[in-house]
Amino acid sequence: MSKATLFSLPGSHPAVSVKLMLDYKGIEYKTVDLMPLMHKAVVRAAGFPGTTVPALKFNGEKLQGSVDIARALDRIVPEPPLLPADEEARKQVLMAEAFGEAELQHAVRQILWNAVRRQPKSIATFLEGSNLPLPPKIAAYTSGPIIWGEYKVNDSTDENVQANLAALPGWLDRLDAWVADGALGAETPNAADFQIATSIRLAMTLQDLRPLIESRPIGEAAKRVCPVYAGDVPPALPPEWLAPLHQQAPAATA
Ligand SMILES: N[C@@H](CCC(=O)N[C@@H](CS)C(=O)NCC(=O)O)C(=O)O
Repeated sequence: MSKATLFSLPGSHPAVSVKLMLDYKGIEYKTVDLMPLMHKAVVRAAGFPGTTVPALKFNGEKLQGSVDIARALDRIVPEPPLLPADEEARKQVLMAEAFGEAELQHAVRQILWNAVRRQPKSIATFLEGSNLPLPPKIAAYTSGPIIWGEYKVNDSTDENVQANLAALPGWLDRLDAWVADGALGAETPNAADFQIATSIRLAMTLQDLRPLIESRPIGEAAKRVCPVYAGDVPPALPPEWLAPLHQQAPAATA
């Protein structure tokens, strides 16, 4: 089987999910890191139907979207499986994976770009470990338009981000409960672990959020599944937006 090619962006959490799944299955791959926003045209030019990363060329197929890629990987390379054999357990993992992809993933993306817009220099910290051929001078010139463009494309408005931050305590409780009942964070990782861990790790690149997440069961589980994640955003968000999380903190640790 020939080597896979993964199209990615520096810091793209669903792309890191796919890297973790490829590693787990022992599938060899090379990564092509693209410039944010310009990646849309490159991905289309490479023959994929949509404009998003992760996009994966593997086994003569062009696969796109972290969930569709997870199903395709199990079809092409069944062992080790990403879904449990037990039907009930499989249902729960699929439900957690769907929540991770449809809700948590984009909410964290919106929070991230709003925060990076307030701390523009932090964008450079996401380049660590990437193979983007970007000389520092070009990076400095292009980061402003990239941040603005990502803010716009992702609809990272103050309103949306405040709503996401208000929902976060409930989501974290739900994720902690899934860790407690073994759907997430068990010894054998599953598709939902790979989907959710990277969103949690991306959220933890924000100094505003890291202390409120990292010692929770889902924070610990995310670090086990995804031990390394580049990026560090200094305090950026208005303190009043973080109030719902701070209010929850004592109850979560009690
Ligand atoms: N839910 C999809 C979304 C992927 C996605 O939105 N990726 C972002 C980068 S993290 C992207 O490519 N955005 C550009 C676009 O929306 O065209 C997945 O899990 O693959």
